[in-house]
Amino acid sequence: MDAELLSAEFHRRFGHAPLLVRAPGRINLIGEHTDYNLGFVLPGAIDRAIYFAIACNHQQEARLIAYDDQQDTLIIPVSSVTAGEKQWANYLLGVIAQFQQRGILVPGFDCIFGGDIPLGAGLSSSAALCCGFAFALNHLLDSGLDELTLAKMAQSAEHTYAGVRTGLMDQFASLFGKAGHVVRLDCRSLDYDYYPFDTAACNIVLCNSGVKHSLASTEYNTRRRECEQGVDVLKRHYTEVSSLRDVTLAQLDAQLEHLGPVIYKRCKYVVEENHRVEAASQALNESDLTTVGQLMFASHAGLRDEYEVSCCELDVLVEAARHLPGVFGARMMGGGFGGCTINLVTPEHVPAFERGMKEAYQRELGLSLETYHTVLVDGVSRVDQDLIA
Ligand code: GAF
Repeated sequence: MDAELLSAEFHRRFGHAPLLVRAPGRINLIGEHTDYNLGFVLPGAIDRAIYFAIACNHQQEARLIAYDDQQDTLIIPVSSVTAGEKQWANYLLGVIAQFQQRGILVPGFDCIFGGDIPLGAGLSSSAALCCGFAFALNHLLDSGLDELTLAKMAQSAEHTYAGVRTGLMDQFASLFGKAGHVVRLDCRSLDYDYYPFDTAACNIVLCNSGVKHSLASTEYNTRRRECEQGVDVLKRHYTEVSSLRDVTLAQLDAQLEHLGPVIYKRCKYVVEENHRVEAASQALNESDLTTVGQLMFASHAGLRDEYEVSCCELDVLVEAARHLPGVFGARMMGGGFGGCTINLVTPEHVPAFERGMKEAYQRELGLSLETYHTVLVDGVSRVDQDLIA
């Protein structure tokens, strides 16, 4: 599915040209579960995307069409947008509600969307869906909202209409991605810097565990709550603490008794992961991929043992990668409990790496493995009709 196909389908159904938008998924080099703790992340936008074809229809209804295998449609009056049973539509309805809450009148429109971000693979198809749609509506309605506002609106849509209290990393990566770069975002100040990452010199290979644990959203919200509980305890002892980003390991150790063992290890993981992002950013500046890779392995160990958001399949994939030649680093990526691992591999070793990983996954768990090469691209953009005509 790409913009050309969607444009043709839109023409066929509605007889005129749509506005076309591309919204990429994301990888995250390092910095997991740090965003909602107001720490640091290091994601990038990837060459897998959701495309939107959209135009006003001069009626009072929104016609939303998911142009995938199911070809599901929802027609709803724009004046009474409420979450319903179609999960995919709820993300879009959440975005419409965000525009309406800002007093922006949303007229009737037709929208077809589809793409090639594998669902449930931890590549943030949901953020791409919300960000791309918010960007498309912003252009269609000429609302003049900036990208950061769109990212926050997409995040709120996910909170209120999908019930997952995500941080801002995924939306930021989808909207602010830059070709050939990862972006280091300070999730408190929202300052950001780009770091060059040449995917021709070091390939990013994603290994899709194929696991989509239903635990993911409930456990995600639980982890977020556990971190908040930790901050509440620490605040009572250290006035300078307003998030885990302000906490030192010595302070954590001193409060172990008040925190209790579970909250302590959640907080310890977050404090250490923030340090790892800082160290990885510096290593990237020095083109030191060996250090970046070691930090990725350490990140995985923390996510597995302290934050407890990994699963057997992801652990098997990371261990298998560790023993293959040409691998700098590997770790689970995203919220956890399934999805993809991210692997940094020297280009000449990639074919053997993919073979080795597939064999190991089959041998250890009897499962088949999909792998994807990915490159870093620009964030959400319009697709020029002339370029595809
Ligand atoms: C998911 C969330 F959407 C992000 O905000 C982030 O917290 C991530 O999990 C974990 O780092 O992708």
